[in-house]
Amino acid sequence: MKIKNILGREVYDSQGFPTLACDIFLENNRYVTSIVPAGTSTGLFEACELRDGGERLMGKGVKKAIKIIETKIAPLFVGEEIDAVEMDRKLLELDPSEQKNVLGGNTMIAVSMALFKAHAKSLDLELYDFIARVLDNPTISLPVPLINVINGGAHGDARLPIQEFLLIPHGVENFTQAMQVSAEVFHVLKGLLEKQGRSTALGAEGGFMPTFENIEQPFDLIMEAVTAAGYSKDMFGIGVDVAATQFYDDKKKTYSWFGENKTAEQMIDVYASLSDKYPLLLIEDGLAEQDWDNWTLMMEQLGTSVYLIADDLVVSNIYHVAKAVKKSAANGIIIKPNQVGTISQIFESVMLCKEYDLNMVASHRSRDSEDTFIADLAVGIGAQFIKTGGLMRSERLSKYNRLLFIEELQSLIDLEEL
Ligand code: 2PG
Ligand code: MG
Repeated sequence: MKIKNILGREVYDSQGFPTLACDIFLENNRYVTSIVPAGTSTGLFEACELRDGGERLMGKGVKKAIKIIETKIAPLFVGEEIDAVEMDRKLLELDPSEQKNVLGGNTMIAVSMALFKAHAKSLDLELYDFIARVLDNPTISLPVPLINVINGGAHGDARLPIQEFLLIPHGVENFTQAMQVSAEVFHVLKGLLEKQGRSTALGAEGGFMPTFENIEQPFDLIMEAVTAAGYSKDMFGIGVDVAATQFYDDKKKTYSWFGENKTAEQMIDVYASLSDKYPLLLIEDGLAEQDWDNWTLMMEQLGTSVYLIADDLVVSNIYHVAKAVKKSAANGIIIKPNQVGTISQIFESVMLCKEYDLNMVASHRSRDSEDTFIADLAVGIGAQFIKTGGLMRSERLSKYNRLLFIEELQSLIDLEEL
């Protein structure tokens, strides 16, 4: 099926900032749309965003990116038979720079995601299925959701250095049940916050953002919610995205933690004692992206019992992921398409993860949209986890709801009822 047209559009993200959408029109009036998310706590080596600057829309407009899509990219592909893999490779040739300084990472990922959606549509395949076929991934399995319950750091006003507290349901039968038990705990947690006179306002990713005085309080509260919802404590783990780069002092090599300056060794001790006391299963960005050697130390001390996930450290980029493998710096990574700029590059990192048994966490961004691409991506690549926010904002729920649909669809396919 041939591509009839490729257009860029300016739309708005979940925090009201402009962002880029890309529409690809195929023959037979079929079309797809992708919408680019954006981060608040971004890694230093992420692909850059092309924004217009100037006064309009706080300088964040994306008209320049739209022009690039329509004058530089569309002419290469319009009229051609859709081939996402090949076209993505051509797209990368237009700007092979690590941080996509020529075309902008947002420009490229908008087109890249839309190409994969369009190719899947042209074959009447679901996106996750198409991705699984491209990657020769024979098994379709759903990821474990990491449900954001408390927002701190750059995502909330909780006066908490930790950016995200994540509820991890386990010992459940399937994704649907994981969502059910998590939703029950989420609502009990809301009730507990109200009872304690704490705020139930939502942070950037749809978790609550009350204030806390120490690091134990949010852990205690989450475990209290689990029990009050009628579940045993071993049915849930807790994950955290510390996003430690945000409070790291690169000169002093210390972390600012509840009014103290802690060394990396002391931070690792904090995590060790938290994991003795609570079911702390997963730590993302426990140390800063500059602090490579101490990541290795953290792996030596905690890597056998805790998922140590690298986000800002590797920015989904194969070069940094390879460095993490070499230095034994993490046992899993975050997968965020807009950190690199093309889906092909995401696939390269995925293949490396598979080769070296690194866990994968497909992830949304703090400024996201109704686009559910990462839900399909998580299934297609076989990610162990997905992180896509709390249960109270539709840009977050849209991904969970898409996964519920995928699970339903797969069970119908398994029963050969379709
Ligand atoms: C993160 C992400 C998503 P942001 O740090 O993992 O939760 O946040 O999109 O702000 O980088
Ligand atoms: Mg992170």
